[in-house]
Amino acid sequence: MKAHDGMYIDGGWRPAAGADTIEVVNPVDEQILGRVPAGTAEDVDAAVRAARAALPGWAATAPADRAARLGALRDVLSARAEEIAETVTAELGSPLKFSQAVHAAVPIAVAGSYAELAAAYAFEEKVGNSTVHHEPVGVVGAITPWNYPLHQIVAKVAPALAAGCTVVLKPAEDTPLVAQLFAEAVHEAGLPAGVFNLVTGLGPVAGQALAEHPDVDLVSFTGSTAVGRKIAAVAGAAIKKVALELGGKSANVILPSADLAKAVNVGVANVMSNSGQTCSAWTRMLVHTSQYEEALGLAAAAAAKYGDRIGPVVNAKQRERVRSYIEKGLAEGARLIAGGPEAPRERGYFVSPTVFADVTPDMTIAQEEIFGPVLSVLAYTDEEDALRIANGTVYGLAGAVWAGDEAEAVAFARRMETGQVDINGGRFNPRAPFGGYKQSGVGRELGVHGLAEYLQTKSLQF
Ligand code: TXE
Repeated sequence: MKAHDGMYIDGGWRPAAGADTIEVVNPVDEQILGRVPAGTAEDVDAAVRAARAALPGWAATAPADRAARLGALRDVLSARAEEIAETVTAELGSPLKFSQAVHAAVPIAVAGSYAELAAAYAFEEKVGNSTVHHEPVGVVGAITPWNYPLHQIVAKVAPALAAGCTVVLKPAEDTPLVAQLFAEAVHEAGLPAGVFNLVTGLGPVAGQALAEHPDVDLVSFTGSTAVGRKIAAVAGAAIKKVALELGGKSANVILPSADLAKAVNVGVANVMSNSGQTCSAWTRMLVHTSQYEEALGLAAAAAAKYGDRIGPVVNAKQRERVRSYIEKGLAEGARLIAGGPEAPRERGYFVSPTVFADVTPDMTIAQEEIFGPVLSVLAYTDEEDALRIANGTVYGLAGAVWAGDEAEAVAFARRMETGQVDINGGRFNPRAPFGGYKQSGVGRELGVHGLAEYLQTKSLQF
């Protein structure tokens, strides 16, 4: 696995200001894959300066030209899809097939959708006696997590570039290699120097320096609610724009008319995929009391099938965090029907696919984001009860509703306090807006709504 020992700033790989490095570890076997530089405020400053210098030129580029560059970026990513999948598998530990189908394929689709949007978007429109101009916000600081490492990068960088912004990226310390590969792809795609810059490093050092930098106009962050709150405070004090994509505790609501077996099987698969490290995962399954026992049988059988097929979680700290949540579930009286707190393997950061029954809405495991392969199954008495439980957390990122009749599911989904709902399973749409209600975040990613985050409007009156 190739690791650069510098930062990608102003169109080339530059030596880091300091000598510290970060070890990149394979979560499957705990072997060291390589080292990347741990950036400092000095590196961040150099990157922001490069982004600032490149801004006027890039902002003035015709949208069709920005679209062409994004198309070239999509093509390079596409040509290197196998390398992307292998890199994510190495540093995140996800099974290669999943890395190919999701970690590589999704960001390629998202980059493609922004190549199209950059060409099609009305950056200038007429409103009565005015013209409204949609202009780039400026220099963007992007801070991303490790769970879908390339998707999180592309979901910020592609719309920012489409809008005419320039970017400094600080990727997660656990998965910097695919971020370096992305910088190579940007270079290969021929984007002008300084339009995209990469600083690897630790969150409280490089991440914080980027969020606090006075010459960054917008901070786009995906990660924990705790860090999101800090970034919102910094941005609030400086009156700079902020986009936050934070945690979730999404409900999978199975109405009595639904195909129960399908809803439970897809629901379990949703939580186990990526080893539960998905902010939008349906971690609470809500089942009518009359179907509860049957659903538990189906869920336990579905979870048992996963066994070794899911990968590990990303690092030892996350494994410990997930284990302590499982212990807490037991301590608060929930009943294990699959998995448990014991590590299934000695080596690697593995967690058993775990399912809890007899979970009540007030339990910690029904309220807090666990970020591991852990499902809580809750019983509801009627639709109003289901709605109260579904809406009864501080989060509101995603969710699902299953019913025999699509209209019935839609009517329920309309009452959910959440940003995205899958109806009878749903299918990923790279153009549909994604983002949170309540403490799940501020702003939207993907599609035209994701592009709008990176634009500000100016109106000229005639
Ligand atoms: O997140 P952090 P962690 C949730 C999930 C998980 C928990 C902890 O529940 O168990 O967060 O994960 C950077 N200033 N999600 O510790 O710390 C950091 O370097 C600026 C949900 O990995 O929030 C990384 O690039 N930046 C989630 C990014 O923030 C800072 C995805 C995310 O790391 C910083 C990941 C600081 N002070 C975790 N401190 C989702 N919404 O998808 C850290 N960072």
